[in-house]
Amino acid sequence: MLAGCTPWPEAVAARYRADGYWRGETLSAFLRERAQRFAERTAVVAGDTRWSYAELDARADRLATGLATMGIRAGDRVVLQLPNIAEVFEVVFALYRLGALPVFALPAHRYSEISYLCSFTEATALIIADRHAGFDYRAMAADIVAADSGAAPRVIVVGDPGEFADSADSAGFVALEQVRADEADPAVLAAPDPGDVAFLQLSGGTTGLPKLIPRTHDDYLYSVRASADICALSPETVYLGTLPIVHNFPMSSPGFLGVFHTGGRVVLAPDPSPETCLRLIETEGVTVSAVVPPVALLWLDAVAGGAQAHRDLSSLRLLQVGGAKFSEEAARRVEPTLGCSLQQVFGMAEGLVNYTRLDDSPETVVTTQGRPISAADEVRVVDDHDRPVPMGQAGHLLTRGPYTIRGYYNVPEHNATAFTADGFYRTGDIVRRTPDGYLVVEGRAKDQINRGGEKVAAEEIENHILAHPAVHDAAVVAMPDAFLGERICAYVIPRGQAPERAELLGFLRRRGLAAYKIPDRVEFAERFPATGVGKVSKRDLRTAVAAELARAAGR
Ligand code: J2J
Repeated sequence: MLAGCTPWPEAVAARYRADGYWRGETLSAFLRERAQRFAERTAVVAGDTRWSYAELDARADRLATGLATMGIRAGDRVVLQLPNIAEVFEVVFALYRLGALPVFALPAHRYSEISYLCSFTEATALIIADRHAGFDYRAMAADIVAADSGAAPRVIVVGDPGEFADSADSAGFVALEQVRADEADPAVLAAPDPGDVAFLQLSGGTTGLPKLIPRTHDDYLYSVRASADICALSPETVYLGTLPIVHNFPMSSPGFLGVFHTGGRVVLAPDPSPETCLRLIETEGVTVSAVVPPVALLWLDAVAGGAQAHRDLSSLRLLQVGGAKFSEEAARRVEPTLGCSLQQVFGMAEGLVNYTRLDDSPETVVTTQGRPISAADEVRVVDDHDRPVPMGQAGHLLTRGPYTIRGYYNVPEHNATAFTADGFYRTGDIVRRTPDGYLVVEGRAKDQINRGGEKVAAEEIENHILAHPAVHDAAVVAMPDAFLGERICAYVIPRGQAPERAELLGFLRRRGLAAYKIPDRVEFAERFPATGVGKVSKRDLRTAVAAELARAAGR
């Protein structure tokens, strides 16, 4: 197994194999097999691009050949940061063909996150788009390469490398177009061990630096097959990808891999807006899609008497909503408004995914976040001392199973507290279990803000704020928000004269932080409320800002 990763105990792994959860398939072989079976069926639709399974497979081979010529080898880490374009699939499967490991970054990430991912994983390459949504990724990549004192990653650009292009006297950026070989060379293809790590997924994070999640071919493909089955995907499935497509939810729950598993079609939406997505549902005959709660709210409002009321959404069978708590009131509106079934999805890139089932009662679907995928998923709901709480009471959710990791990549000290001694992952979520085994998310114990599905580690933002010369101390907490569920409030103790709010936020932006991590509100304070043991009481800060918001709203 990749160095720095924690394997399942041998006896447990043997059981998962014997029980048929782990089948010895790799992600590379997965696409090959589906390409043979579904050859000319359409696999991918993105803008004007339409690729059949055979075409995607052939492209992956040719790109793998080109990447090998560039020197990318089995076991190499490659940071991938692309918007929802067809090339995502080509690149991902080309890397699997080589046995190289994609490190999945989000399009919203900026210098701070991407430079960290490149250096922490010792990436040999960084694959970016030229521009997207008004941002030039090439300039960011140039800064990363310039700042790297060691072996900087090679930069591959989907689109135009522009002024950074490779030239006779400097190894600059190369266009994906030029990397792709004219003919595939089967000699470059690797046959990785299905039990080994296939890629690194980014965790929502609770500490100063993001953690990386190593997922194996075997464990991931089990979750994909089981998810496709639970969601009744078929060759007739047309899946609309609205979230950044390499996020764990649209990748595996059941996501694009679930669709490829069954021979269906993936339509990529360039953005999640109702204008874009409801049009695509109508024109492409979409049958299933996956969204975060704020996007579901926008779609509901656009259809219920809004600008998209005229859309024919009759093809849509299922809307999956997850990534953050979906309010019961909103959940009740889905079926009558959109004319499709709702499925709540409570998952995590570390593993465990819960779904409400297609044949569940409407009450279960609107009031719970579903139940685990697998009979082999072990779930414990415990108090602060790891003792089980009585059924129906809220407690910390711990879990282990055939697709839940046993450790983050290369952080042994953190793993010692993020997992129990017997291998349960401490999710940081507070849940209640119903007698029939469904989970209701009641809150969160981890120091994280869930901003409409986008996870923000408070400590990461605090560290950035603390870098400002006029800041003495900082505490970042969630504040309630009707649309996003939560937004970010930063409490700051100034050092002498308080900085201007706008100046502080500009400082954070210039440090190259993803926009969704920039605090929505800044409050200055002289001191922070303390807990009994003298730590900052974030609970008191959350209560204070919530009260202030309610007062300002005149409630
Ligand atoms: C409340 N909180 C939720 C829900 C996730 C499928 C779906 C989502 C993710 C995901 C995923 C929630 N209600 N319905 O990977 O495969 C919060 C919890 C959880 C954290 C994980 C998938 N659905 N959450 O959101 O790794 O706090 O995965 O621990 O981004 O999101 O975040 P992430």
